[in-house]
Amino acid sequence: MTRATLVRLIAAILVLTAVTAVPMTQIHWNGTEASTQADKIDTLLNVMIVLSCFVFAIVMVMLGYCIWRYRAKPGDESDGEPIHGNTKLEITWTVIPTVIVLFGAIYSWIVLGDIETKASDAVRLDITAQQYEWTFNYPQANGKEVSSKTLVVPEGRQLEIRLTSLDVIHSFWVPEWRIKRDAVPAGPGGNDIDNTVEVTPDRLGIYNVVCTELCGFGHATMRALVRVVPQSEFDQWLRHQKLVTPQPGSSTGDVSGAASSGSTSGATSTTGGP
Ligand SMILES: [Cu+2]
Repeated sequence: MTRATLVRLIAAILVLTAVTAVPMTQIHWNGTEASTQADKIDTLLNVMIVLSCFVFAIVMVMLGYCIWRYRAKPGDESDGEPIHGNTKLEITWTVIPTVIVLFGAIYSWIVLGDIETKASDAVRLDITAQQYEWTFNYPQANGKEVSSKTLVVPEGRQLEIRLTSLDVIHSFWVPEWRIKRDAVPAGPGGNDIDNTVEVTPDRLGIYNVVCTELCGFGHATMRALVRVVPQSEFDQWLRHQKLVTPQPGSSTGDVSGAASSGSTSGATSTTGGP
């Protein structure tokens, strides 16, 4: 391969990377960013898109070049020459993916730690999923709770969400918040498998909770409204709700016990990353 060919191939790889990566990173695949976590997750996604486009471009350009450069002459039915390996090439194609994967892992780890940082003034919220609806419970200091079919949350406050399911596995997702987490039903011992997740909505508006784990015939209809409102409006809304005693089977335990277990229940997470 001449130097000029190498330069042309590298140029083709860079052009194809740009042509594929630029449009893909311009799109907000999950709508507007409506939580403090959303921007960090989107940036991570965009970096991964650029890396993926780069790898895709290398493979496509080299594939096209080899098909064209080493094509058989008409009527040539002979086998290609046997190859005895190329140590330099093999080291290169082992080292580059290793570096890319390590970079992706470390960067994701940093973003995950960042978006899961707990705030001291978080709003406790217990979410119960069942075929095919969501129930949102707000534990109150007196051992009672407010129960709602619409998720109403204050803007700019972190939500410390505990997820439980009454039947099959569901998954909580508000696309604009980017955060997604499974709601897992009770295990063989009958204990709830708790799953906590943090999210800080920072944009007023109305959104949708979407179940994002295929959970049965009504899965596609398993949605609920989310209203992100100013803190004062949230306080007022909460005051006007009826206080109820927590139902057995709902994810709400006694408030103090639930709060202390919140720090360790992240270990039961079934989803590894954002
Ligand atoms: Cu579901």
